[in-house]
Formats: sequence, C-alpha cells, structure tokens
Amino acid sequence: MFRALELAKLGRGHVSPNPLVGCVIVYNGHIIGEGWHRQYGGPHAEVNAVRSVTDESLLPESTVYVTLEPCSHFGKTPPCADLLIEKKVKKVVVCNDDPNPLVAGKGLAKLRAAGIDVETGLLADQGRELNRRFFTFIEQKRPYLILKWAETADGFMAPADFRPVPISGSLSRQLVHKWRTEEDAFLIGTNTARYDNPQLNVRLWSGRNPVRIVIDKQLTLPPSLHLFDGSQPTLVYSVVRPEAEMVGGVKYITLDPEADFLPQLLADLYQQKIQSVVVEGGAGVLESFLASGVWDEGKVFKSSTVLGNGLAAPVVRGRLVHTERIGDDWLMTYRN
Ligand code: AOF
Ligand code: ZN
Repeated sequence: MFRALELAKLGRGHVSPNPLVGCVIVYNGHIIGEGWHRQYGGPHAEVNAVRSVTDESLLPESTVYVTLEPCSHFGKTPPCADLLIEKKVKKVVVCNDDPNPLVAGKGLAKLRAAGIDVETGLLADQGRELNRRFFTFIEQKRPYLILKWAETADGFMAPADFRPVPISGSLSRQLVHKWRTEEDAFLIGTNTARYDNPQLNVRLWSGRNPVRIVIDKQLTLPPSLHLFDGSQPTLVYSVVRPEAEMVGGVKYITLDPEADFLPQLLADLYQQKIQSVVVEGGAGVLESFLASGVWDEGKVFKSSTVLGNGLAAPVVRGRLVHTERIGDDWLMTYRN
C-alpha cells in the first residue's frame, strides 16, 4: 500500500478535481501489476494496474491494493468495481472509502456481493493526507486553502510604499512555480494585482498553468495588467456588476454586496470545481482568511533579509508542522 500511495502521487497536477489514486496487484508475494490515475478523464488506477499485468490468469489468486475505494459509477470511465469482479480477483484492500456521493460505499458493497474479500482502512491516515484536497473539496464543499507568503527576518512582507522588492530567494521562487503546476488556482487581492502586476503563470518549472483568481470588489483594476492578458483562465470576483461576464478569457463573477464575501467566494469556487487555491496575498487578503478561521495550510518563506519597516506580515494562528531550508530561506508549514 505504501507503493500504491507513492504511485498515486505521480498524478499530482494532472487529475484534479479527481483524487490521486494508486494501485498495486500482488500475486504470491510479488508485485505483478501497477498503475495510477494519470490524467483527469483518463482510466482509473485499477484499470491501468490490470492492463499492466502480463499473465491475467494469476488475477483470481491476487490481491489488489488500491488507495481509494474502487468506483461503482459510470462516469468518464466504466466502474472499476465491475472490472475487478470481471477479473475475479481474490481480495481488494483499500485505504479510504470514496466520499464522492456517486460511490460512497457502493463500490465496496459491489465487490463484497460478488464474493471478493474486502479490507478497508489500511494506511487510512496516509490516504487522507494524500488526498486532503479532494476530501476537503467533497466534504466541505470548498477548495483546500493554502495561505502563502514570504517575509523578512524582521517580519515584513513589503516596504510601506507597496514597491515590490524580492524577499525570498531564487530556489523558493522556483518552488512556488512548481506549486503553480500542482494546485488548481492562485488567488490575489486588488493591491497585489495593482502594485505587483504578477503573471501567476509557470516559468521556472514545467507543467500546466493554474487558474488565476483576483478579488477586485469595485472593479477598479486597469485592463493593462498581466492578469487580464487572456493567456490563461482567470476569474475576477467583484460586488459590482461588470460590463460583460466574459472578456477575452477573463470571467467576471459578481457576489452579493450585502452578504459575507469569503463564504460566497468559496461557494462559487466549489461550483467552478476548483479543488485547491493558493492565496498569495497581499497582507489584507491573507489576514481576512486567517481571521475567518477558514484555511487549511500556511506556507511561510522566512528570508534572512531585513527591511526595518513596512507592511507587517500576518501572524499565523496554527500548528507549525514542518520547517525546512530552501536555499537561504526557511520554509515553515502550518496546519489549521
Ligand atoms: C477509482 N479509481 O483511480 C479514481 C477514482 O469521471 P470519472 O469516471 O473519472 O470518475 C471520477 C470519480 O471517480 C472521482 O470523483 C472519484 O469519486 C472516483 N475516482 N476511483 O476507483 C481511481 N480516480
Ligand atoms: Zn474507478
């Protein structure tokens, strides 16, 4: 199952909003097949694992280790439970039940009804950790939220005049580009869009670009910003009516000015099937997520540079779970 979890990770950046799933088939103590869900809309892990087996006559004596309950529904692909039943595998072991209401226990029930031995909960914690974005998305009907920023050794995010100055080092910046290939979307506030004019695309890594999300409540941002260049999917959230809903690849979404902004934003991102969001700033937006208590992970790059004064970085009220060196910076990971 450890191997299946490792394989599942290879789907990162390719399968959202589906879960990461890995599968290993074992006959008589030997691995005879392996597979993982490689691409959204493509074959599931079990299908790829079964296809990789050269001698299918061994399957009736084999155990299938799969990190998520085999599906029971006709989605973009036929049910994996049916495939395992058709191949008459002896036993199926899974980490987690699939919380997707289309499956939710029906896959396991199907296997059991067909006389297949089923064991669940093996490395369940690791399975939930691997798919924390998927579980949060399905169970809480909102994207998994990662708050990310860089701060100086003396706790500042930027100079007082909003002038963009580099704080984290080049390795840290490259790591963030890797994250851009892995997470569904990157979100920024109005001031960050205006003063930093970021592109929020992938340049220092290879992979697909994330969706860009910008909060521009009064629609005051100039159309000349990189964000509006139409080069990648972009969502703009406001509380005033835009002139048009869609302008050159940029989608405008109006929220109710009378109701709380963040819950509406999260509910809409769920509708847009965005499973994970990295909130990149600025300080005001990060503070509002922290104050709401609705966030999942904090990623703080602490550099050795000193600013002396400026815009104070947010204070995380969460558990520090990991600290690592990235070039000359420290990367601190928090969980809510
Ligand atoms: C599995 N094995 O490898 C994955 C599963 O639209 P579809 O047909 O791709 O179905 C997507 C749903 O299937 C997804 O939401 C989740 O419930 C399940 N994913 N199931 O047996 C897999 N990726
Ligand atoms: Zn499936």
